[in-house]
Amino acid sequence: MSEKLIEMVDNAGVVRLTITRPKALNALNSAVLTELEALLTELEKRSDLRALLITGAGEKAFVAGADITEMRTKTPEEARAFASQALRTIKRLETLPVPVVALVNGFCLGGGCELALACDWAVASDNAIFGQPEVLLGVIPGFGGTQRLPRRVGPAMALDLVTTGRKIDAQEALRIGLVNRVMPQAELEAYAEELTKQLAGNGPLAVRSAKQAVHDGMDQDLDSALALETSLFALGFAGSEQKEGMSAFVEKRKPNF
Ligand code: DAK
Repeated sequence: MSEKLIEMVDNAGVVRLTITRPKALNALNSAVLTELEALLTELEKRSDLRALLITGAGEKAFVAGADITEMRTKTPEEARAFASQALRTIKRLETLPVPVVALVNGFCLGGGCELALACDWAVASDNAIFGQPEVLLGVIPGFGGTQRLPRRVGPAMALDLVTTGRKIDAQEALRIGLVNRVMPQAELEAYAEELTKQLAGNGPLAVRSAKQAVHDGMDQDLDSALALETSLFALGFAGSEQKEGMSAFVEKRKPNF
């Protein structure tokens, strides 16, 4: 049996996925993408899922990009199939109904940056390096970078990054809104675990609805998006979660979701 490339740890619905190809700086090849898609397909069916954290093994890289060695000899048809597989997988991550946190511990380049862009949260070590260096290899981002990056950081900065291929440090990534937090590398792990736990401890239906409202609303005109928010807000009053949350406030205790 071939060795697993993604390690999964499941702690009562708080799931951690670690891409484990540290010798290749966790570069995304077809085998990693196939495994990741299979795991996400299973996870998206789980009603007990509360939060997902995704990271790369080792202290040097989150993911240093798509696997250049594997891509080098691809024909245009094979390149299209590879990009489709990656786009499908990354979309699954983006649309997972629970918050997804990228723990970025080092290089986050090309396909790695595109993977992080599909996450709801990105927390980075202070030595993390970001970039879309594809033009330096004679290609353009193929895993959604030309589309998700401008939506995250605006078209001017996205054009800067995808046309120069320049790398930016964690502080610049924070300043342009590519990541949510930057931490000293020694503190990153504990911070990300705590954040994920905190997200998992909030009202699960409310968290899922909040994510859905933001994601789905972004693709709609404002009035339609506000109507979506109203529907999801009202839906929150249908179950026990809202009653527990508000009763706990009134009774001055912690809610038990
Ligand atoms: N792919 C494969 N192997 C990689 C890799 C990658 N992206 N990045 C690093 N490695 C491997 C190195 O080859 C090396 O392997 P060995 O030589 O030890 O066997 C090992 O990881 C350690 O890397 P280095 O020795 O280079 O380590 P350094 O500290 O010196 O440098 C670095 C770290 C991250 C600056 C450097 O490794 C680097 O520049 N890596 C490449 C980063 C990059 O260019 N990433 C973007 C990849 S392209 C598509 C269109 C485009 C794309 C995909 C599809 N379609 C339309 C289908 C492109 C997507 C990309 O992501």
